[in-house]
Amino acid sequence: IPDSVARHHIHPVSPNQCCSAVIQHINAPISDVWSVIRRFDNPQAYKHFVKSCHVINGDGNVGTLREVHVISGLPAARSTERLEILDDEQHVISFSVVDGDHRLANYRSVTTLHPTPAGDGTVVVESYVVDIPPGNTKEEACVFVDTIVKCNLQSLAQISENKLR
Ligand code: A8S
Repeated sequence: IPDSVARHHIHPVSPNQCCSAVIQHINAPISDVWSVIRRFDNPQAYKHFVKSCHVINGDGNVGTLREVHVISGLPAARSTERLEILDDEQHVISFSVVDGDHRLANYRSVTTLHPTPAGDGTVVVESYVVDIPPGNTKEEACVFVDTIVKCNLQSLAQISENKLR
């Protein structure tokens, strides 16, 4: 694996945690994809499970806290999240979950963008670590989170590919 991927996607994982990654190819340049995902205050732009989001404090830089409300039908209503990395040069964004009424304790994800060899597309890599919720197996936890992340990245692809240039 390339250094740029290893650097951000190899995580320390405790025995009570699970870790996985989702990869999505997008037929749009990095700059278009980045302009969507770098907006920590606006996850609802591509995360369809998000009903609303407001910034509790911070200016969109590292340390900014947001409170996300998700649509009904999920096993949760809200999540408080902290921006951990925002690197406009390397195209890296990371957040951690610090509070909420959900079952994803100590969730942390890192998302990186990489140009395709031809240079006209983007490969998105999103990895995460999370505590395995009590009563669930590692596999169940990973399937649940993978499903959400896959939905988010497919939606990100659609929105980025439809941007007018
Ligand atoms: C993200 C990733 C995840 C979000 C999860 C995994 C969540 O927003 C949803 C359902 C839950 O049960 C947990 O990048 C939580 O947002 C959709 C509320 C945190």
